[in-house]
Amino acid sequence: MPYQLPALPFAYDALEPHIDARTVEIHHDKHHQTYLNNLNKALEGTPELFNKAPEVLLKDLNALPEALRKTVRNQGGGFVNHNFYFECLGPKAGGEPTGDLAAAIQKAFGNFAAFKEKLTAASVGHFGSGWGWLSLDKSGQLTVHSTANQDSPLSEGLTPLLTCDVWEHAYYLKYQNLRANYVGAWWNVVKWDVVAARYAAARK
Ligand code: MN3
Repeated sequence: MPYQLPALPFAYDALEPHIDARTVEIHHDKHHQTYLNNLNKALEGTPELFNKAPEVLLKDLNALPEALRKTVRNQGGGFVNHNFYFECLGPKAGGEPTGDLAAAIQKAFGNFAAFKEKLTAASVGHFGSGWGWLSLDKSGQLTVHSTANQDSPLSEGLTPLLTCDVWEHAYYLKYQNLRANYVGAWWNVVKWDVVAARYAAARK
């Protein structure tokens, strides 16, 4: 069975006014769908790969037939990154995390404001298309970083917890060239309960 597009976990207009409905609709139904279609098409000749989660393929690109590596990196990365992005956003969100994740952020970055500043800088300052991330590194420490194009932290041995899509298609209709305004608004739709659950799962 080819991979399937998960339904958007909220209405197109649920992130208004921070992220507009038209952007969400095109982002999910066109861009995200296209990464999935391209990935499914690329794997048509090796259907046994569909038995593995796409995240598993990204974790070990070198295990794939050489002819598939670039496509899985780009299209599979696009599919997995967008699933991850939409899952951690929602209405009535934003604010700050609580519990273990809050304590870990405080320990790693000093306080939430310093963390927010760091992830904002990584996202706004990323040159070209890509993603800003909060991830766990191989030693289990929180780290803020960015990836280019559709590269996944999974391919670098990191465990992603939260991401901000900084491709222009994520913000151009509402914010035009003002990526910093989009990233500033994006914080208002982060679902910290989802991020905290990912953090807890990664530490088991
Ligand atoms: Mn995108």
